Amino acid sequence: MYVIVPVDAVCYNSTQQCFWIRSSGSSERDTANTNCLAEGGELSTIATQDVWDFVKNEFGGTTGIWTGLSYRMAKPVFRWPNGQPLTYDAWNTGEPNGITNDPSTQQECVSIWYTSFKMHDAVCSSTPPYRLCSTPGM
Ligand SMILES: [Ca+2]
Repeated sequence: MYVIVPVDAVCYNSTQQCFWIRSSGSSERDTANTNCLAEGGELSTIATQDVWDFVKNEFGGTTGIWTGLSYRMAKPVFRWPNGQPLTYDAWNTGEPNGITNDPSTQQECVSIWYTSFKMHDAVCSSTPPYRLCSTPGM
């Protein structure tokens, strides 16, 4: 299967996934995902430690990045858009801290922050400056 991706996408061979980063345009999670879909991907799946290390190597230094990780699909279990569970720990200290059934405070979506490239759960209507898109991979 061939997938058309942006020319600046970087691809990780072992999962056959390609990644690209864009300004989010101050968009919330669903808009960021819609914009990734329009470019041939979706908000990123970074499902294993190897892929995480690859992505950190490529995009580390950028801070405030939407990923596709969320617990919307299988509350309260975080899953990547391609359905894979979270199998490693890249959470910042004290995170995740927004797993709740209260719609006004639940942090169902996940962004990456700081030079340490760590995950934070966040309300899906928050607007980090970047979005990381990927193909689903295998
Ligand atoms: Ca949080």
